[in-house]
Amino acid sequence: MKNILVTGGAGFIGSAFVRYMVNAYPHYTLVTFDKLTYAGNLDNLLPVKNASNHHFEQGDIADRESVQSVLEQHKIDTIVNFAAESHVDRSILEPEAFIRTDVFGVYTLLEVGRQVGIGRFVQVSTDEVYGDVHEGFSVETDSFLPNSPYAASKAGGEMMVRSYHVTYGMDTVITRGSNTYGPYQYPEKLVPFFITEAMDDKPLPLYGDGMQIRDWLYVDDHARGIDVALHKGKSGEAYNIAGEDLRHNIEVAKKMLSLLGKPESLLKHVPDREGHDRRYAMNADKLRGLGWERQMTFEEGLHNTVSWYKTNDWWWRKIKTGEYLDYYKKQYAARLAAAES
Ligand code: NAD
Ligand code: TDX
Repeated sequence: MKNILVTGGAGFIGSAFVRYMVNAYPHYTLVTFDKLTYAGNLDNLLPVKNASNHHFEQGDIADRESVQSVLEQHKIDTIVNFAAESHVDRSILEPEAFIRTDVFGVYTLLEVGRQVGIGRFVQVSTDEVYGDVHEGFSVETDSFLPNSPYAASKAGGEMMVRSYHVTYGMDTVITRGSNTYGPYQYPEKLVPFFITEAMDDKPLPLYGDGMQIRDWLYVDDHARGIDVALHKGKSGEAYNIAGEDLRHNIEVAKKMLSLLGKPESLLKHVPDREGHDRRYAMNADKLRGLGWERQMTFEEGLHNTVSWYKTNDWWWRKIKTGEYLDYYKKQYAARLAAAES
């Protein structure tokens, strides 16, 4: 392993992985390959701007020619695929892009990778493939019951990866991460959305009763988990990366408000997300068996995250324009109006 292609490396978790790997493995070359959709942001890679072992190439994982060209030009031997449409609410409004990138894009990477003869292929997937877990903790052999178009598209991507391992003997590893939070997360997801809206004293739209449960994982713990799976994971296997710290949404929201010194009256219960999964929970024993441990507690991680958004409004204020405002209108205007009436 020498030349690693990080697809989707300008997004939230991909850029954390790149920032970590560039320093942890100075003898590797990291190439970020990213389409720069609304969620891709070169500011996320500013900390590695001067790193001699990192390069950036703009491109689409569903475009065969661009994928082939970047693999050949940089003599890539390993792919870590973060590239995806990643937001559940957007998949409910407009599912097509999810199928194109999260299924067809994964197929394209696998197929071109196979033809060029790359080594390991790591697919970054999600706990959402297991669906709504009413009780207990998902293990890697559990069946898939995805409920949103996003979750279904990620499950489809995983199925392609599995088939390339079984059929062509490709060296593949899958990781399934839980709800990730931390610096540089696009402010459409619960944590950065609520922090940045609350900073401006705007209403925080909590879906339904706010009693849904998520398992929270700090972004750097997620990035290290992918590193462990990349280096030590067994070919053909999948590994859960879980914070194993379950919280109700309403508790997370109230903690953020308290850290910001803002009143709970900003919280507004709005009509629920369609098909909303009530609970995610995974068991991380398998990855722990390879030496991974979560390092960040939720309290410490949330504190760091709130501080980061408070001191880095240069990063998110310019995002909250144009496309972001169009999406906000489609997603929240009617919900907030319903909450008021
Ligand atoms: P993100 O939306 O912040 O970033 C996605 C990145 O992929 C962006 O930089 C975007 O420009 C790029 N991209 C999108 N379509 C592309 C295409 N066709 N070709 C090339 N690049 C493309 O997402 P994230 O939160 O960083 O998630 C990264 C990965 O981790 C995703 O695969 C997601 O499914 C998975 N995941 C996310 C979480 C989470 O809580 N955020 C949890 C588990 C798994
Ligand atoms: O405005 C909101 N109000 C609200 O109540 C938003 C944006 C979210 N929520 C709720 C929905 C969820 O129960 O908060 C919870 C977390 O929502 P998201 O941040 O949208 O995450 P989720 O839907 O759980 O999916 C995330 O975790 C798994 C990521 O977005 C996925 O990429 C990942 O695969």
